[in-house]
Amino acid sequence: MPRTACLVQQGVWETPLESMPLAQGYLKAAALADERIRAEMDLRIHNFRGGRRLPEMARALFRDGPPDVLACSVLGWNQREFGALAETFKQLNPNGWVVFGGTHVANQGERVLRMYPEVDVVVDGEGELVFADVLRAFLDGRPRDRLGDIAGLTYRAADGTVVPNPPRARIERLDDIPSPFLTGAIELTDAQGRFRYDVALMETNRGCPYKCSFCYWGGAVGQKVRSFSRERLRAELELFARLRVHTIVLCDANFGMLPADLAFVEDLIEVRDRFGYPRALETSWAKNKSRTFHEIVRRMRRAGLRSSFTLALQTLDDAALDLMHRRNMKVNDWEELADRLAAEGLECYAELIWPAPGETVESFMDGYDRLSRRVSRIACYPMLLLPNTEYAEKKDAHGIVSVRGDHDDFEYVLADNTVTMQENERMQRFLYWARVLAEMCVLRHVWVGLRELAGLSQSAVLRDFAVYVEHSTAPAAAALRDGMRGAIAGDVGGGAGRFFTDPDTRLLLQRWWDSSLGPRLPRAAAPVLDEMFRYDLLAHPVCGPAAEDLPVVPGRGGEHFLRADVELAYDVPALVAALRAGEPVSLAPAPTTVDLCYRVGAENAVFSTNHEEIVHFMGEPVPRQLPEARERPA
Ligand code: B12
Ligand code: SF4
Repeated sequence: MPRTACLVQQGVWETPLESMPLAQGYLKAAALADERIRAEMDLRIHNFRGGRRLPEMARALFRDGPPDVLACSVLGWNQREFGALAETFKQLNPNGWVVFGGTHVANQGERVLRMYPEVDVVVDGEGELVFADVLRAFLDGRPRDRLGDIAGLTYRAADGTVVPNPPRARIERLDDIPSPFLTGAIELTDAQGRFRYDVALMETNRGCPYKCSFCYWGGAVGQKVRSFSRERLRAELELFARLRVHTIVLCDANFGMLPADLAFVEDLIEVRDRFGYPRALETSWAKNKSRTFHEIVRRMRRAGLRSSFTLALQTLDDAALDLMHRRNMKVNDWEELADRLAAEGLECYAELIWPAPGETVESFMDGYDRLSRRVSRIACYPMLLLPNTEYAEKKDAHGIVSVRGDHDDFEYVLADNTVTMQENERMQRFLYWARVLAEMCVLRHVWVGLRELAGLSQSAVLRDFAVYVEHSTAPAAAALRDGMRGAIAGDVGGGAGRFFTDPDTRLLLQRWWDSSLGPRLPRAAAPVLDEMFRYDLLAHPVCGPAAEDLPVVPGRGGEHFLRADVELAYDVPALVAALRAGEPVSLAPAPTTVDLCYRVGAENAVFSTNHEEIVHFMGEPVPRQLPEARERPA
């Protein structure tokens, strides 16, 4: 009988499609490269969606008998679940081994082994080589308290003391790790032969040369970047193309920094041209935008390859930037970059973190409105103290008071030297609406109109909505308030999903517009702004009953619903473009007809908290003469 190991991963959100178990795929592929492990062990990946309940996971893992090794890929959002599963596992198999790894537990062996007596080993960095060593030790019949010779892990000795072994050097040649896709270590298709994940996760390299105070990206910040070979990446891309994968998401820290990144994009475009897929590339773009970055952007635009370009600013305040060690990053010259991307016709979004040490309410709001003059989609992430980061290590110096999440092991910042708890509490309400309405694109085009034609800043509009919902007696408002309550950042995905799918919540939005914001609009501009607002609602992703009325047509990026012959009293797309470019506009009626296309499959995305995903499903105008589409309804 082969010995068994369950390799467990759990995604963040309860989404219709699973998220890819990439880390476990690497571990499995690397372990199976060892002849002995391959011959003597059965390694199975168990991949759970976020929101899966513990009894359900316990049954799935242990129903047919417990494995010999339980190996969990731990992130802040699943540590508690895995701690509980380890407890169940040891009831069934007291001699089994529990191995934890992943960025949330790396170098945290002391705390993790104290919190979870059932955990035997915590792996500290890249797991491929260490995990194979652990499995070999297990097969050798070694006691689990005698692992002192395996670099890169922390274990519990026979007397219960926690022993951290020396760190293991990072893997020099990444190609030495077998590809989890090409070797079949990760199951890629479902029972119907379709690609089974929301997106394909890939790494082209590992490591980040910077060391921002809040980040532990890939466990390799302040480190040399090591790359996978172009040949291997190309073979992986071709495999995904054959499986008709729409979106590739790269785990890279600074994509666009290396010449190899341009080669990757060239290969991606070539593969797309040959197979029709993939259609979009999402990544964390290089903070310092080099010529390579701009060349990549140009190529992608010409090829019609979609991406969300990020202004990963985190804060616009100099004091906060200093404390983050990001003051000298070129990303801070973001205005020029935003203009360049706009000139290329590419949408970009910005990221802020609240509250960063050094930031105040005033500096944050000022930064938010400055940013919103160039980009309306501003992602506002809560400041989390992640293990192994400078902020976590210097918590006291920054006066940080934090609270652990209700359902996760992240530390959420409640106050610090520059923000009181009361101020933070008030800000949470603003942030919730900023995230739901602007980040998740419930409103998208009207922001520029409100600012330029009505003199209303994005933050002022958001505050107006917050007050309206707070006082509304409508059941839809009560449901929204419920979603916002308590948790920092609230249920952003749930909130946005309501606007996209629930008629009563959409009606509430319309009523707010008519009764609360309407009276604040200048008379001359009000009709134009009304039409921009209507256009934003029309552009919401299509799913549910609305989908039944619309023809499905082929289009860029896969199948689309076509909403043809939409009559507008003004040429909203042209007005928005002119306003964004700072050009004068006429407020005279200009009846226009547009066709809007929406990517099919939005039901997988409308409740997601990921704005990069939702934006692919928003309605976009298509050239009216073209659509071969229009002649070919399904
Ligand atoms: C893709 C991704 C996401 C995706 C999906 C993740 C998923 N699978 O569900 C999405 C977009 C949903 C996401 C969301 C978030 N993410 Co994220 N994300 C990533 C990203 C870019 C890639 C993850 C990945 O697959 N990496 C590749 C694998 C191979 O690397 P790895 O996981 O580190 O695994 C290696 C080792 O750690 C080790 N290892 C891992 N598991 C195991 C298990 C065993 C047994 C062993 C031996 C070894 C081992 O071996 C592996 C191979 O060498 C990482 C950054 C990064 N590059 O890692 C951030 C990262 C995981 N995200 C992070 C964060 C903070 C978030 C958010 C909280 C952001 C936010 N503020 O909203 C949200 C989650 C929201 C929530 N409510 O909790 C942090 C996690 C920190 C932590 N301590 O948990 C990371 C590390 C980035 C960072 N800033 O440092 N994320
Ligand atoms: S925030 Fe980006 S640049 Fe800074 S350390 Fe993390 S990955 Fe590197």
